[in-house]
Amino acid sequence: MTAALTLVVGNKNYSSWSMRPWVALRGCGVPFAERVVKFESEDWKANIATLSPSGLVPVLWEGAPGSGFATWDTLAIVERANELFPDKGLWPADPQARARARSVAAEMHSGFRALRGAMPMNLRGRHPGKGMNPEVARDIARITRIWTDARAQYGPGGAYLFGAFSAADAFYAPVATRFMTYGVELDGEARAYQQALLGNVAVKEWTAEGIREKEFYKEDEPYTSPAA
Ligand SMILES: N[C@@H](CCC(=O)N[C@@H](CS)C(=O)NCC(=O)O)C(=O)O
Repeated sequence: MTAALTLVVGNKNYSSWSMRPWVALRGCGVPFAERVVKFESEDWKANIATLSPSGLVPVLWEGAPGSGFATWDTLAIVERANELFPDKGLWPADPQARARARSVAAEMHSGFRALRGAMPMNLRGRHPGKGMNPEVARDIARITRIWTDARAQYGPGGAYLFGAFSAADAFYAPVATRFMTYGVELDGEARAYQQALLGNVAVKEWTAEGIREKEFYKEDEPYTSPAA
C-alpha cells in the first residue's frame, strides 16, 4: 500500500515549479496533502533543509515529510506519482502520445529561459506589455507551436494537449497564467487551449489560493514597486 503523500510547495503566487506537480496530481485525482513553505520565511529557514534534500521546492514525500521517502524535482515527482498511481492518467495511455507528452513536458522543464526570466509567474500581478523582447517572442512562438501541434494531432478527444488532462498540461499551466499576467494575446487554437487550461479546476484552485497570498518578493516583481 502506498504511504500517504505530501507535496512540499512554495508560495502559490510565485512558485511555478511548485504549481506544476500540484496541478498534475490534483488534476489527475492523485490524493496528497500539501505543506506550504513560504520563501524567505522563518518556516523556510528552520525547515527547508529537513523538508528538501535539494533545498528547493517542490518535493514529494511518501510518509512523514522530512523522514519518509523523498522525490524532488518536478519531472521526477510526476514520474514517481505515475508509478504509484498508474491508473490516474498522469500520462496519456497511447505509447506515442505518452512519449510526446513527456517530450513537451521535458522541453518546458529545461527550456524557455527567456520567458521565465522576463515574465516571472505572478498570479495576482497584471503587467500587460512588460517583459516582451525578441527572445521571449521566440519562446512564445515555440510554445504556441507545441500547443497547436499537440492539439491537432492528439487533442481532438478533449480540450487538452492530449485530449484528456495530463501532466503535460500541468507543465504549461504557469505559462497560461503568465500570458494573462503580461497581456500576451493569443489567437485561434492556442487561445482556446489557454482558456481551457485556465478553466481547469486544479489550475483555478491553485490560482485562487495564490492570489490571496500577501508576500512580496522583489526578484519576482521586476515591474512593481513595493509601494504600488
Ligand atoms: N528543477 C527544479 C527547480 C526547482 C526550483 O527552482 N524551485 C524554486 C522555487 S520555484 C526554489 O525552490 N527556490 C528557492 C531557492 O532558490 O532558495 C524542479 O523542477 O523542481
